[in-house]
Amino acid sequence: MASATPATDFTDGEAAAMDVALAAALQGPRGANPLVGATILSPEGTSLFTGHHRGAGTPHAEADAIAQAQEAGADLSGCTMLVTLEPCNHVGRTGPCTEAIIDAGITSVVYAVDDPHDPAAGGARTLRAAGVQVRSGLAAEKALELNRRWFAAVAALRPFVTLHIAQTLDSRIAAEDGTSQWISSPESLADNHAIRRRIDAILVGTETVMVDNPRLSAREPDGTPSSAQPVRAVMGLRGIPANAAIRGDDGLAHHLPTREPKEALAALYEAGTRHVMVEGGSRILSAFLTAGLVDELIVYLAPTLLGSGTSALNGLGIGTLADAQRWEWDAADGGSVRSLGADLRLHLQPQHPLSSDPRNAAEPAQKGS
Ligand code: AOF
Ligand code: ZN
Repeated sequence: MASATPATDFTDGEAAAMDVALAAALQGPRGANPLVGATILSPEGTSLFTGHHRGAGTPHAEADAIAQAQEAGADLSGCTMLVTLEPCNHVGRTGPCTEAIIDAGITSVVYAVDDPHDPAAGGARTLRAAGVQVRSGLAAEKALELNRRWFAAVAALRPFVTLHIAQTLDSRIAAEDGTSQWISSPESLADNHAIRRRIDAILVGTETVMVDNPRLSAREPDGTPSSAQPVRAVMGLRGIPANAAIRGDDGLAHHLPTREPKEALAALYEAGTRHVMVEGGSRILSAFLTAGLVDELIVYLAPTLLGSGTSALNGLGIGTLADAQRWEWDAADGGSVRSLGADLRLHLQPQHPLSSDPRNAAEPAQKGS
C-alpha cells in the first residue's frame, strides 16, 4: 500500500479537479466495480477532460478521459491526472490503466485512495517505476465515503448486494390472490432488465419460484433474451421443481440450500459472483436487510393501492422506532428519485453509522401542544 502524501502537497487547482472527478464518478452505477472519476489537468492547471467508469465491463475512468483527449487530438504530455482511486495495474475485463497513463505521456498522477482489490492493486508502484510522479491522499475521506459499501464488500470477500423491490404505495408486492404481474410500469421493468444485464447473479427464494415461477432472465425491451445473462440462484431448503421456468436450458440456474444470507453470499462469491441482485420474496428481502447485507436499495414505487396482500417485508426484528433502519438517498446512477413511466424509482444506501440523523438532533415534541 502506498503511504498518503501530506495534504499540503496539492495545489488548489488539483483539489478543485479532484472534486470534479468525484462528481463525475457519481454518474456511474454501483456494483461489482467502484464508482471512479478522473480529470486531466494541463501543465498550466486547466481542467481539460473528465471521464468516469460506467460499470463492470466498460472502460475505466482513466481510459475514458484519455479516450476523450485522443478523440480531440490533444497532446497529454506533461499533464497531471487526478483520479478518485489508485489506477489499476491488471488486465481484468479492461485495463491496465497504468499502461494507458504511461502511453499517453501523462507525467504526474494524483489519486485519492489505494485500490484494496488485490488483482488490481499496485498501480502506484508501476507508475513510479515508469518515471511518473505519483501522489495520493487528496480528498481521501470523500473518496472512501463515495464507495463506502463497495470497500466493505471487498474487505469482507463477498459480492456487492443490490436489493430490488417492486411495490405498491402501501408496500405490497402481491395481491391477496397472489397476483403480482405487473405492479411496475413497463419502464420500471425495462430498467430492471438493464440492471440484470450488468450483474453477475440474481437471487430469489424457493417460495418465489413456487408461487411466481419466474424466468429471471435478462430481456431486451422487445422481449428477446439479452446476450449477457446473470446466474440465476435460488436459496432455500426446498429443491427447485423439475419444471420450474428458472431452470432454463443454459446451465445458469443454481440451488443454494440455505436460508442464511451470509452463506448464500459466500457460495456465490466462491463461484465468482461480485455483484448480486436480490429480487424477493419478502422472506429473503427481510433476511438480507436484517443481516445488514444490503449495499444498495432500489424501490420501484407504483401509484397503486391494494390495502391487503403480501407486504414487501415481513419483519426486520425491530420493536421500537429508535431501532429503525436508517437509509440515505443515493445520488449515483441517475439520481436518488427518478420517474419511470407512472412509477417512481427510489435509490438508497444504508446510512453511514456515524452520520448524524437530523431527527436525533431535534428537541422532543411538546406533549399536548
Ligand atoms: C481503475 N479505474 O475506473 C475502475 C477501477 O476487471 P475490471 O476491468 O472490471 O476491473 C475491475 C477492478 O478495477 C475493480 O475491482 C477495481 O479494483 C478496479 N476499478 N480501477 O483504475 C476505474 N473502476
Ligand atoms: Zn483501470
